[in-house]
Amino acid sequence: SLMKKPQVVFVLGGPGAGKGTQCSKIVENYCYTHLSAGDLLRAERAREGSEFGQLIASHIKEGKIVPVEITINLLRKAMEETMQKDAKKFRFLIDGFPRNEDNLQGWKKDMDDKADVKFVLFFDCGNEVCINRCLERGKSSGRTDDNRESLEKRLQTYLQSTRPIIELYEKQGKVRSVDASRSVDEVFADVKAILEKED
Ligand code: UP5
Ligand code: MG
Repeated sequence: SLMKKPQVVFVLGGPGAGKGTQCSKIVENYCYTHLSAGDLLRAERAREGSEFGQLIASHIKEGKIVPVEITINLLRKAMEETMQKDAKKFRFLIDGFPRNEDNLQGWKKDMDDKADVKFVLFFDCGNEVCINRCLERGKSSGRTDDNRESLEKRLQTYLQSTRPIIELYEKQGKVRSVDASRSVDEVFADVKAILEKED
């Protein structure tokens, strides 16, 4: 086929670690398309006629991870649409996925032969910093999960389910870590160095 195989960077880190913020900066400076799994799920939740709206809403509020079939369909569709519009856009930042074993298995089953995972960009940030950033954002974000109760659950899910996935990639030598507790610009300086080394 004339289509290039999508090249994927998984972007992981705790709630509020700065995944979305840094992905926006990457897109401004490099040829990547940003796909946030959380944003795609929130859009699906809001879509008129979605059969998954209720399920997604309750999972997000409870900090639980949505069944992978739903998430992977949204990600695959977004990747296909991007590449159909512009074949040069074959580099993707997949933000907030894979978050657990179910996500990882779903990716392997559906996407392993369709896309190359180059590496995992890991925003390493202490729990307190993460929670405080989300609480601060919660004053204006309107996100149903930016409150103390949901945040406790998001953090638990992150520590129990997502950290082991990061460790798995770490063992494969695929993790590029950044200390994400610093300022946006300091973090981005490290991100740039990583991207330029990989390219
Ligand atoms: N901020 C950012 N960087 C800063 C810095 N260096 N210094 C100071 N402040 C900084 O940033 C968060 C806030 O901090 C912002 O106000 C920002 O200005 C500030 P952001 O860039 O938004 O951080 P991010 O890591 O993207 O935080 P987010 O809340 O999006 O992370 P989550 O991983 O919790 O949320 P996500 O949207 O990925 O997922 C939400 C839910 O969706 C999950 O809990 C789950 O229920 C569901 N989900 C799935 O089920 N499956 C998936 O695959 C994905 C999501
Ligand atoms: Mg985000």
